[in-house]
Amino acid sequence: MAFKRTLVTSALPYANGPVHIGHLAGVYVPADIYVRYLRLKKQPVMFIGGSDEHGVPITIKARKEGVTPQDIVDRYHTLIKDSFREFGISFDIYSRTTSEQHQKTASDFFKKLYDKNEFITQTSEQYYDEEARQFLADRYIVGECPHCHAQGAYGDQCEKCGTSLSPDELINPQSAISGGKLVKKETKHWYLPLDKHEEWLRKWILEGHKEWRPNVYGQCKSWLDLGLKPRAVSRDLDWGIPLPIEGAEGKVLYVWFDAPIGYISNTQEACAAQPEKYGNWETWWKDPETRLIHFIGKDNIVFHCIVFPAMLKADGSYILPDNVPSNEFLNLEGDKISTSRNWAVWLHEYLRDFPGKQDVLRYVLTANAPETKDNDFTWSDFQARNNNELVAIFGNFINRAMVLTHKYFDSKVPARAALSDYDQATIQEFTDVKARVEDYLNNFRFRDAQKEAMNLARIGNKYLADTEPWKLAKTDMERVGTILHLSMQIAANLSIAFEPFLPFSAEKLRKMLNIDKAAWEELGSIDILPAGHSINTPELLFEKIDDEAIQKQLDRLARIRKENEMKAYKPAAVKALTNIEEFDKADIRVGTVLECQKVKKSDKLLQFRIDDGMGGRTILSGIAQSYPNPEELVGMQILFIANFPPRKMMGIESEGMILSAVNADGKLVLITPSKEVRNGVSVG
Ligand code: B3M
Ligand code: ZN
Repeated sequence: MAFKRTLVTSALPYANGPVHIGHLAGVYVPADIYVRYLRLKKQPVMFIGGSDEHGVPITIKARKEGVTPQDIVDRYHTLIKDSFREFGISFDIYSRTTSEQHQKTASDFFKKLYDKNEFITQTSEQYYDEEARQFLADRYIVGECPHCHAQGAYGDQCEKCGTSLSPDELINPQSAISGGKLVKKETKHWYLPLDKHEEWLRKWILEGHKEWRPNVYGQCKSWLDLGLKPRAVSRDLDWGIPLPIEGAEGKVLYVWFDAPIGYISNTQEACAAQPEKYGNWETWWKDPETRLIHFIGKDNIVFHCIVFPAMLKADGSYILPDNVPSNEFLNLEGDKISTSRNWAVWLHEYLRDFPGKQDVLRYVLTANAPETKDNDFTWSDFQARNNNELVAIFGNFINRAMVLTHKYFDSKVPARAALSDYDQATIQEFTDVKARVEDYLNNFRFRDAQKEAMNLARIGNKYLADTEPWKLAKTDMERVGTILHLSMQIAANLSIAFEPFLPFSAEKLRKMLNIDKAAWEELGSIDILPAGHSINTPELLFEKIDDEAIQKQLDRLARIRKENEMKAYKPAAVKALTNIEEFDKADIRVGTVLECQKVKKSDKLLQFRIDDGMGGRTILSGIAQSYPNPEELVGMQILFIANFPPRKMMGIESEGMILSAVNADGKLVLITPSKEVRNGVSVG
């Protein structure tokens, strides 16, 4: 079907923390590339963003800080909005789900479905905190993990061992709010009966949208194959949008019910603010000639491909998404990005450390986008892509072309004479780039599209290197003019090709070339800059990033890794002693290492000869992995248990046991007295 306009939405980030590179790479940069491309093609498009300001985590954070949920979302909404603006994410609107418009739209949406009998109700037993007088969401319930027996496991997950839990599985569940005991109490909720929608969803997705990305299609298929169940759309909570019906006091819309409606309310808000620009909101949401595209991360797939479409269908007047390009996750230096562990590159911190380098991050995140699988962001790759690609290829070409034009033609685009075969071949090459970039962009393949755009700069570099105009300057200025004329056209082409990907650099380049934003259709043309057109003085488009700046980032991450290890360590339960004699039974003494070597044919054992003050003894200890150079231990004082019965290992008799402790990196560390002690002295 031919579409008249495209409505692009990007997931609404929770306003309970700043945004990081994972958000940018997964959702916002690809969405922004796409809408910039459509705008360049002069296609009607609207780009919707906003903050998701409801949900339990926001209330938990507020409680922890002793402020209101509204304070939390006000703080982060502003921070997030600023970060996006600074990275050039070109939303037509960035609003929020605490807006009046949204409260009304979400409330009305629920009411219409309610009136149409699209919900069912179910009563179930849930945990209730009698002290705080409220039902508790799973996250509010803590107790002992039934698997690893860690204390403080949550009702939905144990963070120690990572197992998903339900509150019923916790041993000794307690309220995280009041610390008090919990009772089970009946509560009634409204459910969207997804089972009733299963049939059309199967047809619509599994037969009608085989072109969706394999990760998206695959996830939908496995959900559908498992069979859909009714999903609660209400919660017992005092933060959210109240259910607009009788008999539902103290209940609010589940955050995943109201959040996607935020796309609709934000569209309404934009249309109301600028009706001449955007027209009627219903055209964007209800006209079958509108194409709806949701950009999201992979943990949001089920909500955008199954739940929200079911809501829209239940209403009956809306269009459904045409595609849901979802990315996998971006890791950071090999580990999963985590807000709670501060394992992230925060956008506002990046801007502080690399001011003006928004495009470098955009470039690297797209070059490495987790489009088909999880990918890793590393600072060394960041540096390499900046120095070897942006600086050495793109920046270098622009600089050479401009400096030569400046030098030989007084900053005016020279005229072109007859074209050589080689010129023609080069032109053909860069005209082909256009078709390829388009094809990739139309199919949401942003990494490949950007690679193609970069090829244009490669073509330019090769053209200059092969034709060597600086050598011809003495003999054939007409030919030099032709070469630089074409080079400047390539430069102008680059300003178009990179506009979706690197908007700041494209703008800088346009300023240097002294041109306005050109339409996408001009890409591939060799007539963008007329002969005689004045260009401005060249500046560097990109600059090298040195090792020191990268090391600073690596040091920061190393510091955070260490802090996290310290925080994550929970000492084992203390074993009870009933009397002092029990302790006295272990005869711990001080000794000095006289000799130490690896035991042959064993990769674990070290053989110690110890001065024990009693004539010396041999002890074997399984710490070879932790001390690769055992000879370094000679002369060190250690603690050992002196009264173990001797036992033979690998044919050697060991008389005792040397004391050690496990370090954060899993290595064993020998215990040594803080001052010298006579050998053979008992510890107690
Ligand atoms: N806030 C979840 C997330 O940020 C959620 C997305 C809502 S999109 C309607 O991952
Ligand atoms: Zn556990």
